[in-house]
Amino acid sequence: MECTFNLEKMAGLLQREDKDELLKWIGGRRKFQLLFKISRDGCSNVTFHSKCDNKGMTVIVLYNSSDTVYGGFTSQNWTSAGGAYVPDSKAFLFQLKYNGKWSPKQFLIKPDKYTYAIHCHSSYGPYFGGGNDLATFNGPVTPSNGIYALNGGCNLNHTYDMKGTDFNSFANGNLQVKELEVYQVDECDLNDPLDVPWRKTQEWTTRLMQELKEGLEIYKPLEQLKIRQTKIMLIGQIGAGKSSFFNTVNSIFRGYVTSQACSGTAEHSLTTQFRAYQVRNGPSGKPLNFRLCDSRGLEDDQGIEPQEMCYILDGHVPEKYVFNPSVPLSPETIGFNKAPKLKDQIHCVAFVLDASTVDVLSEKMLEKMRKLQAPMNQRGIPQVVLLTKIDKVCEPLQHDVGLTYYVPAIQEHVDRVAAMIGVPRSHVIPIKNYESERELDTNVNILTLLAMQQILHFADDFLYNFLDDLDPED
Ligand SMILES: Nc1nc2c(ncn2[C@@H]2O[C@H](COP(=O)(O)OP(=O)(O)O)[C@@H](O)[C@H]2O)c(=O)[nH]1
Ligand SMILES: [Mg+2]
Repeated sequence: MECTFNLEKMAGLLQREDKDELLKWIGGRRKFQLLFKISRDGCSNVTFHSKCDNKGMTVIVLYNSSDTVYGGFTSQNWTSAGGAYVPDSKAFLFQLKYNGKWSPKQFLIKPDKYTYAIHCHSSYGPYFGGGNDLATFNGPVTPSNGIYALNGGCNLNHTYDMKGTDFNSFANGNLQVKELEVYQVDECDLNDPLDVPWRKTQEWTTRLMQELKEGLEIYKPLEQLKIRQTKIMLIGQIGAGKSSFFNTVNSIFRGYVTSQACSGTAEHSLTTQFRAYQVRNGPSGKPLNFRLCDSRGLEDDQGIEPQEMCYILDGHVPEKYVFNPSVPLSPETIGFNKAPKLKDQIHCVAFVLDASTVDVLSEKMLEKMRKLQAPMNQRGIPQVVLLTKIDKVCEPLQHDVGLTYYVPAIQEHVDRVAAMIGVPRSHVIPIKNYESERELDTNVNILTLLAMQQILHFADDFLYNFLDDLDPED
């Protein structure tokens, strides 16, 4: 499935960076909806009021033929009153572009003039300020050669503080515009996709997926270190989705949904095997140059002790070792690697956390995580959090994972987890694993591949430090 985040709502001329800038000024979590557009709807007071009255917050944007973009914002309703000023201390005028150049400026309402914020009149289009600071049009205006010579006026600096910007530097000294748009600025539901993603990525296409996949296929840890595979440790509670994450990565390279690592099986046993899974590249069957190590470690009462964690991180723990809480791992354990090399060590740790349990994570669990983080921090091992099951906390993601970076609900979870665990927000990566699907999905693949790309970058950063050890002394 291609990314279905459609551009329909973006039919207006406002660009993503324009919206970003406006949102910085307006504040809050909001989206823009185009209500009125003179080139589409005609430039008339009647249409303006029929489309824009009583819609709450709106932003009015004018585009002139010199490619200057400017306008006004009000948090109050437009109405068809018979000529009434509406107070609004949040209203402002703004400029986004001047003569085609990005030049964002906000002009706040003067505190003693806020009662003149906007002027609502059934015969008028949008009017701002008692000056009239920015009055667009009165009655209908017909275009000539695509230009609307608006019949309002611009008597700046009466109600809005222009900080020295005059009519010339605001709007090229005229009200001849190619376009005027009115956007409703809606409060977002947490599950409502935003217009602007909260984390930026390239556009999600099959091509991006292919590129990311190829990136992993040719990935190699730093050549000079002579390590064949980067080792990534997955650590998390039973049921967090560790096995499923491996299976998801594996499925992408197999070309179909597989479940090599047992997932979803109730692991009643208190013991868990230490596995360092290979991902094989479908057709050739060649292993990729990273391994995902799966083990338990975050149970409230059971799980890995900090000392055992040190052994794992340093590469002492043999493959398929079975952790047994009653017999802790020690140098006497059969298979204990007494002289591990860099290739045996863990190069990046991914805490795997079920997003739907974030609310109920116990303080005890967090304490446990912090204890395990200590040896990682001592060694400078990078840490990420894979926040799984995002489809369970946000309904729209069940249908389209392509919305992940657009839904505020996920951003909220990411922020919360980052604060709880003490990692930068960018280190918390939302994940949707394959669980009941039968078919691969482009967007699930992209989300997973982006995560792997980031993890391997971090692992490389870590490995880079060891280059110094190799450099001959001068
Ligand atoms: N809805 C949903 N279920 C998931 C996801 N990841 C894992 N699961 C399910 O969660 C359960 C536990 O997953 P598993 O990978 O075995 O967790 P592990 O104990 O950490 O290895 C299984 O039933 C999975 O199908 C996900 O992203 N979304
Ligand atoms: Mg498992």
